[in-house]
Amino acid sequence: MSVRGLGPITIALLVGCSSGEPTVEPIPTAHTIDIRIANGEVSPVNTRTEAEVGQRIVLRVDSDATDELHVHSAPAHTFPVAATVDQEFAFSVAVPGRVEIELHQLGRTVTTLLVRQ
Ligand SMILES: [Cu+2]
Repeated sequence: MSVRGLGPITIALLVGCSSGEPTVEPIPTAHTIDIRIANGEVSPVNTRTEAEVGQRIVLRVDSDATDELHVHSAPAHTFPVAATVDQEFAFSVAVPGRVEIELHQLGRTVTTLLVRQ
């Protein structure tokens, strides 16, 4: 009687131990973009950055001048840049597509985000 009773339990344990790849999507980690503005020049310029919908994007800015960062997403974001180091501006993009990150006063495109679902 007791041996029969163990049958189903043993099968259940085997099934439980043979689970395959997890099907849960990984949570996208934050993507930090370092931006340096000095002597009227910005670095990087005109690069492409891959990102995912909902991913946290952090712009870390060192600057010697005031300016404005525009994130041309929908909705758009505008961040005031001060003449100082270690400024961080965070946002995420809700819609897949191309999103330009532009430095308004210098009139340069820092990078274009290629945002995927
Ligand atoms: Cu703009």
